[in-house]
Amino acid sequence: MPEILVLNGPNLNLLGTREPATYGRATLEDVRALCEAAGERHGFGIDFRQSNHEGALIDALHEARARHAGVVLNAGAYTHTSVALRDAISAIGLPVVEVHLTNIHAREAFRHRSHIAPVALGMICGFGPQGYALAIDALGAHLAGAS
Ligand code: CA2
Repeated sequence: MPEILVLNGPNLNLLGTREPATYGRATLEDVRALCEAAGERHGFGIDFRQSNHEGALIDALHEARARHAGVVLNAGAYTHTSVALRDAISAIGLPVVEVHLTNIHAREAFRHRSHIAPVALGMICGFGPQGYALAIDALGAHLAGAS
């Protein structure tokens, strides 16, 4: 079964435990369950991961090149800072859908710029955990069209 890597960046392990007004009450395990259900609908296995470390996220993207059909990426705050993550996405040549729980364009100005967006297939933001399922739907449609 083809697999999708769902990769989560810094602080997303805290989901559901802090700042519920901004990030809601769902935990990262809840998000994993949504992704697995969406993956099942499209016939994809889900490899769901989180790291607080930029290098570990880059390593996971490099590994994905050989193992995964596509990537759903919430790079957290590295979205706004990391040229290295952007370069890794360009290098692996896999379709990557960028996801954010919040509408980054409705928040502070420093969150408006994404280094990921120009090299992503597309971006979904502002729909909370459901955005991950939408991203898997989008990857499913893209990969079905590509084969
Ligand atoms: O909206 C998103 O998904 C973000 O990627 C979340 C990042 C933020 O830096 C981006 O600008 C937008 C922050 C993730 C931190 O998650 C927390 C969850 C609960 C409590 C504290 C932080």
